[in-house]
Amino acid sequence: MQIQSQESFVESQYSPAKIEKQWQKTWADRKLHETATDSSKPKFYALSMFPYPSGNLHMGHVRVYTIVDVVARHKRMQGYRVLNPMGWDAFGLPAENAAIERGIPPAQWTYANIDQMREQLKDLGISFDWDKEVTTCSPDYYRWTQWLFLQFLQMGLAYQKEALVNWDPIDQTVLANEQVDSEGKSWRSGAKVERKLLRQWFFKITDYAEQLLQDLDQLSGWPERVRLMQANWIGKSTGAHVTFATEAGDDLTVFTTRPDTLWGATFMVISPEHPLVEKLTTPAQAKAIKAYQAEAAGKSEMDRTAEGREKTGVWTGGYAINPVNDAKIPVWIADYVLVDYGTGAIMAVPAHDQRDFEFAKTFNLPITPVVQPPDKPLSADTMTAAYAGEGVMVNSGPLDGVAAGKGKGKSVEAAIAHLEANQKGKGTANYRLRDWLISRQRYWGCPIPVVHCPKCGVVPVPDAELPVKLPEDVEFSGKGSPLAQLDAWVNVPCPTCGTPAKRETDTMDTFMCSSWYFMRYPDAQNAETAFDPAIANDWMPVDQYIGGIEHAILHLLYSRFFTKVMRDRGLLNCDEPFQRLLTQGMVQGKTYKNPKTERYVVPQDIKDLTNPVDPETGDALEIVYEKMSKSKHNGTAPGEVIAKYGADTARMNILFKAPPEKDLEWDDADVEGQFRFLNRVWRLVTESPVGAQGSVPSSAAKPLAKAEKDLRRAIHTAIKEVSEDLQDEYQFNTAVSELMKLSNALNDSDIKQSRVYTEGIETLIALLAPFAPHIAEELWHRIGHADSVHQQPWPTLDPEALISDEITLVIQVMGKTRGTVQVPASATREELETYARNSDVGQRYLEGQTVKKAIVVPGKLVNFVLG
Ligand code: ANZ
Ligand code: ZN
Repeated sequence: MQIQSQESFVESQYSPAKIEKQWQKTWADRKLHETATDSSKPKFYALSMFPYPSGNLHMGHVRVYTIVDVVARHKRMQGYRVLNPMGWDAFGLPAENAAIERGIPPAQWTYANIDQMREQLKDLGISFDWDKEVTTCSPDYYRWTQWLFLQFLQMGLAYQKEALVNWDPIDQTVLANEQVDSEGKSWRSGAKVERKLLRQWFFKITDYAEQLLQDLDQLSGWPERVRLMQANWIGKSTGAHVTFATEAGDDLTVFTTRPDTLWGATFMVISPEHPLVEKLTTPAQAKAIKAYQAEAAGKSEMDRTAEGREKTGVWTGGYAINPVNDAKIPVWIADYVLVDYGTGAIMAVPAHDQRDFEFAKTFNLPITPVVQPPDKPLSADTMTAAYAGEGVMVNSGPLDGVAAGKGKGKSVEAAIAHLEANQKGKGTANYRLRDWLISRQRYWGCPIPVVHCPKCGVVPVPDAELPVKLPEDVEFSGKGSPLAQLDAWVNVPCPTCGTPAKRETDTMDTFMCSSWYFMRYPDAQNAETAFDPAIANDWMPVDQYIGGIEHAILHLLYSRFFTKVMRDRGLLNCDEPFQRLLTQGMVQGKTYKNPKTERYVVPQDIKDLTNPVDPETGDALEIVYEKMSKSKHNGTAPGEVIAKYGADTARMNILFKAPPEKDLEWDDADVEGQFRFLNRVWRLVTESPVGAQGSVPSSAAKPLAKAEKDLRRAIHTAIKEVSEDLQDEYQFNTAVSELMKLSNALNDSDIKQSRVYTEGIETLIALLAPFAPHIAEELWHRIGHADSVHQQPWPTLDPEALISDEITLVIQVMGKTRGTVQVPASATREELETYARNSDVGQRYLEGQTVKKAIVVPGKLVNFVLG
């Protein structure tokens, strides 16, 4: 595609404000970033995590979208057809809060923010294909989120149940476990989370726990740390289910990772919510049990399981029978046993489990060691902690003498064999992963497309009636969901039998919307279906995903789950959605902090920023980099940097300052440095005599002179290094250094009339193109090209150009290095010695000395031994 050079650009100064806007417009007009459909080219799906449309781009956004842009532009030049889409994760609470606080309807607020952020992204020159834009709050998108929900429902993967849920009393909504932090507080409102019993919608992600774990092995292109976080979240434990019998003859099954310690079980503990509590409780214990249950109900899971917390509990008055030795042991309730992990019941082995040990000590329950350590026998009376180490089984009937532990031939395996042979239990795996609670009692989310009919129960809204649209004229009181209060919307006839029925008023967790957006992008405008499987399969999996580490667990896990379900539904044929993952580091801003008062001082209030002093207290201030935030006065607005230096400089600084996965310390002084570099490139190109004469073929007809060979080596070294840096590890910072080196070599060159110099200038511009796309495009046109630099093939390396006919010879005298000299690579031993002697270094150090002998190491050094 031809792009005409634009007259108005002829200007001698580098002026980003002039060129950037015009090129952005030209690229858009010429649809330069449209996703190519030419299926003869290999595909490359570059994906960056889509943002929540808060209204303003921050430096973190600039970083992730600059990174994806470099990758996408580079891949296009390499000849791939690239999909580089963008969209908006647009449902969620902030829009509702804005509505409550400022009276703006959530939709209006959201779309205005989107328009603003889209412009900001365009200002950065990111090469997104805007035809693929998706907006999760738009009916043409959420229609398909609803349709997907119904697919899950049909597959038996969506269900409702009464559940003890995390209730956020400020936001008046249910939270997923994942949205409660380690202190039991809401991730959003910070409120102390309460427990409430409510009917909720769940997705059966637990059906896929094993696959989600196993398939992590396929993800060699992911950071090890993220794979580990996923594995830990899934939390597989292997062990056994063992069935005890209560006195009333009920089965009381426990999950244990140590079935081999069954003979050491001295009591049982069931969770206060366990269904057998009532039946087990004797009249004498009833009051105490009730009181304890009420107390436990108010506690969060974090509270209940915190390590080292004092153990509490109440005896039910009932007993159960140990299936391996018929011992009658008491059954207690205690809050450290969780209702929804394993079976909600445990056999307590205080000798070998620390929590059980603490419990036994608190309530004076017996302790029976069944693992004997190699050194010193255990005694219940003297133990101060549970013993979880190695040893030999004792007091354990058929297991006596077996080596304790997991693995072939060891006690756990033997115990499972014994249990299975006697039909008392079964080997099993248990997962920490719970089903995904997807319903929210909020307005600004995707409505769950079902109707509750008094006759038919849960009835899916027929496909033809999708989407179930969110009503627009709603009142926000800030309490609960306004949907539930809209009678006209809620009351509908049942789609099946016509009986007056009620719409579901819960909306979906926004993680639902983001679990499939990458399947929608390739076919974003499809009005007939969520995505055409043929098109999705053409592009999936994503080749490179880029986003924040904060999504290492949930978003990635849910997306992986969706992908597997779509595969099982026959809509997609990949197991995993994201082949490679890059988690970019944070952008930190410079703060001036008073170490005594811990106060962050506003930079404008500081007289001398090199020796900063607190204007109020006179204390010396510390300079530290921390996450950008208003309260720390250390934010830099991307718009300001762009206005002052241009998008290319902002991008270069982001790329140069740190490797992408590391945190980045943003300092305005560095920005100046990058701006100066681009100015140097500008002068270098605009002041050079280069016109488009075509590049030099690798084997140029005319032999090259030495200076030309040297320059060509510098050019091809840059091609090699930058290509390698962009290949796998994305070392953008060192790539930029290489560009600087090449620019210097060209600057220092005195063969500017040579064709090699032209090759150098063209190569520099092409290599710069993914990083600083506007200046590269402008300079490309200025040297006489009519087409876009972004449509040039990526420069190819000529390995021959790298071969040097010179080497650097080290000169030593008596083993001490004195200097070096450049010599022909072909020099013989004798010649090397002569070069060394006659060099400046040689003459200086050997003058007036007698050389006894010269030791020559070809290709490396000459060492003169003096007499
Ligand atoms: C007896 C035993 C003996 C246990 C021993 C451990 C060591 P992970 O590895 O986390 O899966 N457990 C089972 N269900 C529980 C629940 N709902 N709430 C709290 N604890 C529960 O831990 C599994 C172990 O945690 C199980 O193995 C059980 O204690 C306990 F020397 O059974 B064990
Ligand atoms: Zn009905």
